[in-house]
Amino acid sequence: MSHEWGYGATNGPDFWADNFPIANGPRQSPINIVPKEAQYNSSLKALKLRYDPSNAKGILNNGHSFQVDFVDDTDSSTLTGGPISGTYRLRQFHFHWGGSDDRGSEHTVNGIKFPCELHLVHWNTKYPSFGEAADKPDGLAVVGVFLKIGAANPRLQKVLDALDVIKNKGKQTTFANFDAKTLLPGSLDYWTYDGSLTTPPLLESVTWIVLKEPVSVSPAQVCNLLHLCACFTYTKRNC
Ligand code: 1SD
Ligand code: ZN
Repeated sequence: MSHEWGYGATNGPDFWADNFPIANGPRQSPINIVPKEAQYNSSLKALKLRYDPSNAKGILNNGHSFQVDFVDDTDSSTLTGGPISGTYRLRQFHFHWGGSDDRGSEHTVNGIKFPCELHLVHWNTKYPSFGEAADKPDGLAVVGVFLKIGAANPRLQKVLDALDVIKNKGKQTTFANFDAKTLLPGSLDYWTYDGSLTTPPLLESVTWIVLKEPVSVSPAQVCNLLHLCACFTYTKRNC
């Protein structure tokens, strides 16, 4: 890979191993989830998400997606329970999406892709910072939520409305007072496995918690995402 990683024909996932050999590692994400093959584990607990809306800080276009960042210097927005031990703090959330309704999600279920996938990224407070946690086997826990085409999702609209001012890579603006819990579905039933970041540096540090129930997004809202930035290398979709 002679240039920066992306999703194009010459710098997409097939080329990431050139610069990030861990791409061929044993716990790489995303995966295809086959519900019939998933094992029920009675020792897994219910997920507990306790988010403080006042921790929302800003929204940034990172050139591959956009992310909403949270203040994470105290235990005021946390993930506990589920498959993890201890307390993980919410750091940011971001989305992955594609060029048409039949692709965009990173995880798949029975080989089926959803048009978008939300990732809420948390880090283990047994480490001093996100940066120190990010390469540890139990450093991060990411909650994944599938978005399926359906009714407009009013809880997403504040995020989508903010995209107008961060159209280009590196742009950011304040994004205050937002309860990330409102983006989650009614049921917090989940699949879990030990995996990795889905983008370079592909660190094998993520406990994945993928929610079974999707939330809805309208076709017009998916188009809002695509209008974000002409420099994203995702295939364009007809909006
Ligand atoms: O793709 C994101 C990446 O943008 C960054 O947020 C990273 C955490 O530092 O996480 C990956 S992902 O594995 O959550 N998709
Ligand atoms: Zn992600």
